[in-house]
Amino acid sequence: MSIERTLSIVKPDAVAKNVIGEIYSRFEKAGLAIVASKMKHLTQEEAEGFYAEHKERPFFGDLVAFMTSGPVVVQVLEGEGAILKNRDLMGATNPKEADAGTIRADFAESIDANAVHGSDSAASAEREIAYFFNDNEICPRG
Ligand code: RTP
Ligand code: MG
Repeated sequence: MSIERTLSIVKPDAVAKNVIGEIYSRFEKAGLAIVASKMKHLTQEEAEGFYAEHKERPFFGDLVAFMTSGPVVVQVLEGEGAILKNRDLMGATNPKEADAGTIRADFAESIDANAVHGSDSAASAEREIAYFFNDNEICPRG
């Protein structure tokens, strides 16, 4: 395993529930460092571009509507095997199927309002980090 970076989003439902800090704490306790972070309210165009891989899926309209329904917090996580580690912390897409103790099991309401996003591969992580952050906005741990 090597040091990786991954893109994570605290979605509008989790921001509205006031659990940003609890979710950040899970990342830090698992050995992932937050090396970039910003809060923003995504525009329709930003959300559509971010989830472009799902453009043809029946849930695309609902996904974009949800992701633009309130502010999100976008962060870059860095650490040993960060991409898979973050996916493990998140749990399954549908919170009803998520393992106990995962972020989605503990904070998500439904498959739409599912608390967090995480890059699913090295290629996605590279694209998604560049989608939200310039190099000079990322502060690696020395
Ligand atoms: P994410 O991209 O947000 O981290 O979620 P994921 O990898 O676990 O799931 P993905 O397949 O990439 O789907 C992106 C988001 O679309 C919504 N979705 N709805 N109704 C459905 O069948 C369905 N499938 C996916 C979810 O909100 C999911 O997080
Ligand atoms: Mg995904």
